[in-house]
Amino acid sequence: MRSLADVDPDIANALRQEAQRQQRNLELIASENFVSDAVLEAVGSVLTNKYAEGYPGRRYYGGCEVVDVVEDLAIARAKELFGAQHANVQPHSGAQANMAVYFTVLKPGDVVLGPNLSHGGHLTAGSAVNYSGKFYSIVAYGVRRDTELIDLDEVRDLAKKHRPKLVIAGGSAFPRSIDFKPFAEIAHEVEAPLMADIAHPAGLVAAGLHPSPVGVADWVTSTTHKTLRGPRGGMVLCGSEHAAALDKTVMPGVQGGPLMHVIAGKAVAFKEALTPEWRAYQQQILRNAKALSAALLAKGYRLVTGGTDTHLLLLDLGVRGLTGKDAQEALDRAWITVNKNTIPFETKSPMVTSGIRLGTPAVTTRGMKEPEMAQIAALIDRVLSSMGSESVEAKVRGDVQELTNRFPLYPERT
Ligand code: DSN
Repeated sequence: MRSLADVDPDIANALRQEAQRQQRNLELIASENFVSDAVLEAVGSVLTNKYAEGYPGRRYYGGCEVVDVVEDLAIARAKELFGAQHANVQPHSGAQANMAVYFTVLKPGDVVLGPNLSHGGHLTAGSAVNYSGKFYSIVAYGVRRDTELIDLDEVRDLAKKHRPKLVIAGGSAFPRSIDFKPFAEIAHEVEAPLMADIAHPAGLVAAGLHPSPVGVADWVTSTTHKTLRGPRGGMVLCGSEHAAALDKTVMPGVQGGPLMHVIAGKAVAFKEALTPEWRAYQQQILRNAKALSAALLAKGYRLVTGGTDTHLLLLDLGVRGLTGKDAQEALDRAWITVNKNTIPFETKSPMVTSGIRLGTPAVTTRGMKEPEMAQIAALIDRVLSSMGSESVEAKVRGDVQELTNRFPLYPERT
């Protein structure tokens, strides 16, 4: 068998360079993580060769007896992990998990009440440039200007006024945990189902460190690659009464053949997440986020909502006269990877923004703890306090490399 390096040295070289970048840089993008070698092995496996449209025991193709075992394990573990009655592990992404619920519950033109993207929501919860905003009539709720927390009074008023056919809770840049119970009460008051999107806190939910929407919301969607630390992908959880309708929407409704190699990776990640070590890991993610938050506050940074009780932090850099775009680029040059992010009541475009979003899952996976979070805050501060200084960026690059060298990542791939 010819190796990748023999067949395609360009791609082999790119893979090595990316492994080196991941090893060298401080990864602070809140939605990224590093999977285990076991998950990588499952995803890079012969299961990529198999067509398996349908579900275990009822496929449209022959030869599915082995992938049936894999998908059954993934489903059983997802159900056990989250205490759900039904799990569909086939969605290729979080966006497709959300689409599966919308297409199950809604008709084109229906009213949906969801979180405002620039207040911490998500593209697929009704952004005008996304399918959700094009197919449905979206009413957005936001956060309060004074507390920067979701305004449940506004959610209730909007629900009563617009009578949505679906209410969505969850997003991609809320630094605080979300209690799904009041959302469910509001949704059910207007006879709408509630969909909870837990793509970001799924790992914390699985570890019992964030309120769980299972049994509270009618539908739960998630990605599998953020705090959950599995392969890139999505899933949907729901009660048994919705199982048949959901499965039909996922396939043949919005997808064809499932990615069986990715479903194998999901099964492995769910098994890892069922261990006591997993809970300790998730606790450390939270401790690290609190430590990073405290260190940045001590240096005078303004955090949206004043802090965090999840894995993510949102820094308002507008008050320091900086844009998120410039900050992201300067930190990138210093080998610290973050993403620019809108903040509530944003005045700049999503390509510029006033904020940056930070998260601790990936650095926690590498074994970093509170002392390293204080170091990271100091490194960020050095770059942002001397914007554009090549000498500061060069010195920080050296310090980042010294720090990341102490926490090796995928050594056999670099
Ligand atoms: N793009 C993801 C994130 O970064 O949060 C959400 O889908």
